[in-house]
Amino acid sequence: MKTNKFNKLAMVSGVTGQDGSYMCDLLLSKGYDVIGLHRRNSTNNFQRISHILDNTNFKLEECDITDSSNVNSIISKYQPDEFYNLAAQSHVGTSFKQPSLTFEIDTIGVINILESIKNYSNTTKFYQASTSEMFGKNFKIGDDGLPYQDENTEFIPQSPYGVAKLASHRMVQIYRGAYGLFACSGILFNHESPRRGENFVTRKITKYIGQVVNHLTNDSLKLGNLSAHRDWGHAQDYVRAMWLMLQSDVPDDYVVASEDTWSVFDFLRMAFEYAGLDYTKHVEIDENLYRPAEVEYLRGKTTKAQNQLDWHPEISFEDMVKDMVDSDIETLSHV
Ligand code: NAP
Ligand code: G4F
Repeated sequence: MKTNKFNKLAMVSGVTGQDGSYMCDLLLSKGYDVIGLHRRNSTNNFQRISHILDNTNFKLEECDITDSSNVNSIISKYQPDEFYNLAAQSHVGTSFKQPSLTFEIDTIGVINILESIKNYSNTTKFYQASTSEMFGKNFKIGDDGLPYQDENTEFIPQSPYGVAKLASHRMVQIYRGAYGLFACSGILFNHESPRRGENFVTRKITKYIGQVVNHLTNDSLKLGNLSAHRDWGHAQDYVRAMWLMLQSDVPDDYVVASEDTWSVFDFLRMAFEYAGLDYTKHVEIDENLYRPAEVEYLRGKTTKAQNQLDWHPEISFEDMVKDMVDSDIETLSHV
């Protein structure tokens, strides 16, 4: 590709997902040529990237990251300046039901990309999507007396997804130290948006609100554990942090978070109140949606990202909730 010799070429895996789609938007707005990697599906799932499919600086390539020969041929062909690995089996609940598949994609897939960059394109800068799920049940207590996690908090994962992501996180550190690759991991806390997958709790709630407001359902909303706390930010702020990591002089790992925390119940109440609905008339607790093990409390500290990357989130929790509720009400009004 390289339509212009001054353009940088970026490769984004997981392009059909929430973060992959926002990452492409950001890179294209900065003048990059972008190659989006997607795996073959029986039907196309390009809804999140439909607005960029005709962009001449954007190109799709088929690549399943669990197939090393597929990864090798793509990376050796394009030798991108930057590679953002946003592909994963990203659902924690699903990882308890599909632990082997989760490990195959979230660990072996990452090793495939790292090996390929080492062997065929060793100046490519690499970003890995690590996660606050790796902290599991661990936290530290801050000067304010509140629990938090940062880059120096020990990882004690509580799910097959957390374990798989921790293994790949360590692999990135190995390839950086042993082979000198410019490889960074963002330890990202939960981030949401109108493009969030519909089986994550925030979007499940806002989509249901959109259905109720547009008179599309009489069913109740079934949810699991409402007491877990999450540090929720907006995905658009978080892809900017990923990009900043690869622009830095030295590769490193960074926590990216909002530094605040809310319970699932807080999100539920705020979203329903904003839509003018009474959640008590709609919500039912379903024990089957509880996980075999739970991460109860997440709140990230971002001093390192603020000081070294000059990264600061711009979209508040309240605005993120409104953005998601408004979007689902609007979209479902056309159904
Ligand atoms: P997402 O919406 O679930 O997107 C995941 C993407 O990975 C999809 O495009 C999916 O393709 C693709 N994928 C899955 N298996 C693949 C394979 N074998 N080969 C190639 N592509 C494959 O996830 P997200 O929220 O954008 O998250 C992006 C990354 O950040 C993930 O690694 C996730 O684990 C991590 N992360 C997310 C958060 C968060 O709060 N969102 C926080 C921390 C870390 P299909 O469309 O074909 O399924
Ligand atoms: O929305 P969730 O599924 O997100 P979770 O498990 O925190 O994982 C997300 O964030 C991680 C970063 O910390 C990412 F690495 C990961 O890829 C993903 O993006 O669940 C949030 C909380 C959990 O405590 C869950 O038990 O909501 C609780 N919950 C309650 N009812 C529910 C439901 N979660 C889902 N998905 N569906 C429910 O009905």
